[in-house]
Amino acid sequence: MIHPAPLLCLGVAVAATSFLPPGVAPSESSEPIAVPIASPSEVINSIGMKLVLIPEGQFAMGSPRGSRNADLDERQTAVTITRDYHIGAFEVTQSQFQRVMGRNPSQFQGTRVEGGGEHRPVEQVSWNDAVDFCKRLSELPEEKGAGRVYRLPTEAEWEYACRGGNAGNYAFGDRVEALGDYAWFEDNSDGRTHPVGKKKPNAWGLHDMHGNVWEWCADWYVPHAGRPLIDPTGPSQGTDRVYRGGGWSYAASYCRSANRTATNPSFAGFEFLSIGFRVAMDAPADK
Ligand SMILES: [Ca+2]
Ligand SMILES: [Ca+2]
Repeated sequence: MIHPAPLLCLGVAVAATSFLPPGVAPSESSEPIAVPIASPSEVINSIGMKLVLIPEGQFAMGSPRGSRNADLDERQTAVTITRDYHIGAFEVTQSQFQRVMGRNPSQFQGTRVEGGGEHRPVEQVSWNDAVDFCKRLSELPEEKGAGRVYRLPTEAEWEYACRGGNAGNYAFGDRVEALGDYAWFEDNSDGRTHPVGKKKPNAWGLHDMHGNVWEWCADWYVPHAGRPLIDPTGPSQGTDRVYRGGGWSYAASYCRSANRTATNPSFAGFEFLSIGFRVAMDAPADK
């Protein structure tokens, strides 16, 4: 018997005929039969975004004392994340932003880039724009019906997801020579963003956490305190919001897992600073 329950949270169904064993004729019935097509840890939402379930756990946020290239605000902090959460496997694309917001502020769009900007990450978005996108996406009838609530990842959730269990400078370790396999950055970007997901993912299946566009996080910025934290959400007020991961115009050290940057939440970047984002999501099935 096919149990339909896991499919409900996937939001996607396919005709069952493609799963029939050899020699079995497809049913004449046009009624679709629910067949799980993805691991339950993945969700494809109603606008085609793929979200990956990140398991609760502990990690060392920041950089060990004396690390090369580390900034003073990266003081290493033990962080416990007590709840599973979903995060976008990709940066939010221009077509997804257009669909939800009815506009596309990106610099690298249309005829300005070869092949158009549709699958490139949205950029020239402020923190306020990114939060507005999450709110509107959550209000789409299909998303609301599925109980999926979108938000920006906290800074700790972002770094935990970026590392994918790796304590090194990058999600793949310390060998900076390998960065070009995982990221669009100063050395290989040719002066522009690139369609999402063209580089290797990290161990948890997330693409472009390093490079392409910088990514907004939910938190106000403050230097790491160095004391252990549980589900940190940052200070309750501030002047600058955090953004992470480096971008196409930046050198390798800016793309490190622990590197931190922050700016005014109404700032939307400029010609050589592309800030975009990826969403986090709490689903009813999450712990
Ligand atoms: Ca990125
Ligand atoms: Ca920094």
